[in-house]
Amino acid sequence: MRIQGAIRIALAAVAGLESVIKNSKAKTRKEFLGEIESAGKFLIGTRPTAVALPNAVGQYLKIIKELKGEVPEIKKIALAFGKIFIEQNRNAIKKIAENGETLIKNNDTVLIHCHSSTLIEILKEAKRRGKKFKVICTETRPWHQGFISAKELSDFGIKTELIVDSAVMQVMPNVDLVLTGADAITSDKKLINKIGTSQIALIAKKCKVPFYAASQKLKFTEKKSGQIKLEERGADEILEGIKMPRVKIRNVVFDITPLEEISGIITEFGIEK
Ligand code: RUB
Repeated sequence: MRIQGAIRIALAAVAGLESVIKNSKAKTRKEFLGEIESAGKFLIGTRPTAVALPNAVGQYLKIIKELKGEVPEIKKIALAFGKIFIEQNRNAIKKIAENGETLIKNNDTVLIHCHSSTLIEILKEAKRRGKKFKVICTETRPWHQGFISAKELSDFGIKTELIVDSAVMQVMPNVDLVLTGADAITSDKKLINKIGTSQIALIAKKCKVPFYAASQKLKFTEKKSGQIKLEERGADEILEGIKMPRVKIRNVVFDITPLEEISGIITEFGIEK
């Protein structure tokens, strides 16, 4: 949790691979590829839900494995590819910000959930373009990523409010747009994102408020939602020091929302249904 949000996790994994490449003392191509592969496997194992992580590591490993030549040349080209990957990612987020900000109108109230670096860029872009709007952040129990969002947005000069997660139904009638990030978009047309997303989607639908998730194509997967492990974290995040030895604490941190329940997905290529 020192690195939070799907894209930051994926970029950190690429940086991790770059560091393994730089520091490798391998003499042969085989030895080098073995090192990179086991580092990739380790990195993928660190977080089970966000598919940008295995997708980014998989794409990087594929490129490295196809490189011909001796270790020093492979290292040089592999590191250059790492830079290209990071640059492509930056461009994709910029495009998503441009596509997503078109959904925000002057005087809108936008409700967001959790902390998504992609989503923050959409809101900042709307602000840069002179739009006046208010953002309501859910606190996002148990880890309170909503605090991070609220701080970043208010520091940027965006009017920001913070509510507890259970206040969503109460405020929704006065909301114009709901935006969230995404940890995965699966082939059976499901959005996987921070726990609470599916409840918010249902409330938004009931109140006829449009709901969009922002997701780079890197988060799309051929896997079905049932094939993705939903991360469960430690009980202490919920209990915060209180002892309840006879209670089983379930800290499920992601949930699944069918795409038919939401209005669309904002990608770098446009807004998709
Ligand atoms: C963060 C979360 C975010 C997505 C998208 O969960 O669910 O909505 O990861 O973020 P956690 P981004 O804090 O548990 O990692 O747009 O930055 O990829």
